Amino acid sequence: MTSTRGRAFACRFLPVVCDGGRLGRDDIEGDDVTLRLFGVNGDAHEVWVEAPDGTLAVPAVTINRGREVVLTFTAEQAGHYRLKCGNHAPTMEADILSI
Ligand SMILES: [Cu+2]
Repeated sequence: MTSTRGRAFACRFLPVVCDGGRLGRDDIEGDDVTLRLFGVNGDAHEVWVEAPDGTLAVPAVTINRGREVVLTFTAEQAGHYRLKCGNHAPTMEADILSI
């Protein structure tokens, strides 16, 4: 929980796992990943995705309240991809596990 301009809001992302089908899912390392993000609270969220090696998997884009942004990337590496928000770090961050 954090606040912007005195208004409290929760930052929540659901966990995502790319597991090569080992956990009964279809995603695998090397697959394309699509993230649909919708701005509910906060005026703006500048978000990007970092690959496990720290390189940029998705360049920064801004999500405004009431708008949806679709991010896509290929999970070429095994490990933890990080969806980060520059406006609400470090609390607004999601982990996308590619195995
Ligand atoms: Cu944010």
